[in-house]
Amino acid sequence: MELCRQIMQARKCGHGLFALLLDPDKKEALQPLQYLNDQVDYIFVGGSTGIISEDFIVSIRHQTALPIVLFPGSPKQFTPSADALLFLTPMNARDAKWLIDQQVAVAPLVAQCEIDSVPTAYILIDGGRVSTTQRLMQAEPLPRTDLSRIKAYAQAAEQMGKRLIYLEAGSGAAIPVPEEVIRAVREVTDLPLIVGGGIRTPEAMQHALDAGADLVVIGNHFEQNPQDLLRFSHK
Ligand code: 1GP
Repeated sequence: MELCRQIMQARKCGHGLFALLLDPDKKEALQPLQYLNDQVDYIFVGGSTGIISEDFIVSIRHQTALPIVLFPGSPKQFTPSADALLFLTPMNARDAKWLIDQQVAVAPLVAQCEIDSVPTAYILIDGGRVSTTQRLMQAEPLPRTDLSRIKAYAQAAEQMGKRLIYLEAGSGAAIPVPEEVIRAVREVTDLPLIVGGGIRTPEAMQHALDAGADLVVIGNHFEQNPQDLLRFSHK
């Protein structure tokens, strides 16, 4: 699987992508899968804590043939049986643990398997409340209004060789990444762009796609309202 190529192909066709995020640490994590419809393009798996077991991946595969992309919160969430891995650099982190130690810990495992590992710049934007990720990393999110700084982060990501940018407002964010932020990032880079955090309605998803996101990730909302997945159709 080549995630970036697929995303760029979808962009060329004017097709916005949608990923359902499952948190293996939540007991109701798999519930939304029973409401899967053809609007979902990817299953993302990851969370701030916990592990991703082979069993968890197998349970997903029993219910869908959609590609599974790891969006890990730690090396414990790596499993070679997924199709792709967002190999994250949390750009707002300042602690070596998050910037290099965890990547070093998992690199030998990634090197041994065929997984599509995608160097990803993970950029936290202030989502109006302190997210678990922000708290764990003790990272300072970028202010939503500081477009020039956000653009500079995106440019740095590209110049550092990242192949994908993930703009994150934080799981359960009060305010999703604003459209002007998404537009600003798309002004300065053509890298595939993922946006997530605090998106709860089909309209909010569509606004993010219209502003230039290639792929929108939604998790929290469907943990609480799994059947609501049926309302999300953007095709
Ligand atoms: C979190 O971007 C994802 O890392 C999704 O956020 O859970 O708020 O949908 P939500």
